Amino acid sequence: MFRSRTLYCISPSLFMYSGFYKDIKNYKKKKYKYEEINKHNNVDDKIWVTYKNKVYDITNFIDLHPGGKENIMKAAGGSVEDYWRQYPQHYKEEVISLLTEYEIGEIEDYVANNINEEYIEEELKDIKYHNTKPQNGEMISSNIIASWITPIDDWYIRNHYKIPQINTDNFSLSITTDKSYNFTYADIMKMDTKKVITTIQCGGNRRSDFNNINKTMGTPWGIGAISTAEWEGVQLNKLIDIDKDKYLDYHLECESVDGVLISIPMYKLFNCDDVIIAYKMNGELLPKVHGYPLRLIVPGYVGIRNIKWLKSIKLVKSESKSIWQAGLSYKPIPTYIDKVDDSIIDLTPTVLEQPVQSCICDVVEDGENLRVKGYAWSGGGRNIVRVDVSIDDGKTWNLADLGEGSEQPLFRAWAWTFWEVTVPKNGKKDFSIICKSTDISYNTQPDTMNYIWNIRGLINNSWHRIVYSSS
Ligand SMILES: Nc1nc2c(c(=O)[nH]1)N[C@H]1C(S)=C(S)[C@@H](COP(=O)(O)O)O[C@H]1N2
Ligand SMILES: [Mo]
Repeated sequence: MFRSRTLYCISPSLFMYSGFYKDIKNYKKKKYKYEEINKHNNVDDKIWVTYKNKVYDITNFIDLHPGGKENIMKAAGGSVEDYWRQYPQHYKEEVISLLTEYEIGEIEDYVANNINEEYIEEELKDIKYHNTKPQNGEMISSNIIASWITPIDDWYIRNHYKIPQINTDNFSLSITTDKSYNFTYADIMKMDTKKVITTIQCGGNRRSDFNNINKTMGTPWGIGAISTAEWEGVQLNKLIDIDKDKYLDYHLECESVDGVLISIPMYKLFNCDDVIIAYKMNGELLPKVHGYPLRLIVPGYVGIRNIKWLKSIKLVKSESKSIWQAGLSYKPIPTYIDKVDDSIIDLTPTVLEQPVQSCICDVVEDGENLRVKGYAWSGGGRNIVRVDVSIDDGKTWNLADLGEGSEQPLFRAWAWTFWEVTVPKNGKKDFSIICKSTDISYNTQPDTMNYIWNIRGLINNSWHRIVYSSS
């Protein structure tokens, strides 16, 4: 992917056979302080970046950067790591080797971020893995509707980094509002708890379908980056007891041990008693992979806002500037924008609540009929009021029966609704099955992906279609 690959192949040998090599070696050992590194953020002063404890002069590389000069310049004078996390295609042998060519020294006052690069082997579950380092895997389709509360073993996993190993003996959660608090794990365990059942859906669920229109960035999830659990933990708005009138437009910035930083509007917290700091999932202590010891559960919000391994919460005036909030990662840029720059990223709100969604999970032949089953869900607690299924490209529709999940409280339907419908085949052999759902606010799913496609492949909620061949 890097155009200057040939350069990388030739240059090490050039260095070796010239008297240069030794000098370069010594040069590499030079130490620089952050203060100095930060100044090298423009072409005149040279462009330096850091990766881990190393310093690189990439002045000659910026025009060759496959992702564009503008993007690489964002890291000028600082670390590339935040950007690499956002565009994980950089974590490749060839990229690291390429960077090595530009190495000029080390950081003298280096502070490692708290992200341990070593992976500790965690047992893999019986799900469909897209990666195992870090673990990213979706539910197997037939398991999705097997149980309304998803057993932990079947739950999807989406990790940006390795799984933190946290010792609760010396762990505490810090909360800073107009006052500061530190709660140990033991403190939290002594508090009153409440149980909340929520579905968590990754913002990238169904991204793979988008790739049929145009390539997107990110894990090509099918329909299984979604699961449901009963969480138990401490009601957050009881812990954060502040003046509503004064802080209604503030945000809570929440950070995790693996370095993820997000925020949620205080409006949500003031108006939702079901936001909890969970320590139990389906009656068990949280499994490590799902956030042990503490996880923020924000019902009705996209996966990423439900941060695992929660370590701190801070009351702040504006939304977090982190890549997971303000960056491109969770911003569905309009389909027709070709040039994604900071101004369009800033204009596009980050995903919090997701739009109404439904998917077909199972089809069973029953004589001249088909029994079609699936899930439907909408963000923000909006109940599912209808699911429609068609086998003739939307000319005629069959009204599905809503099952588990259909009786959740009004506007607090945090979990999915299962549905089933019998559809007469009318002698058809090969056809598509389509489903679409409607929520209590009468939002419904768009028929095509054409006008919701976005480069990050977020919130694909177009009519779900599967190609079917009848026996
Ligand atoms: N700390 C932390 N929290 C996180 C993540 C992460 O990588 N680190 N991934 C987020 C994303 S993108 C999703 S979709 C959900 C996935 O939760 P799960 O792995 O329990 O299914 O967790 C969210 N919370
Ligand atoms: Mo996600």
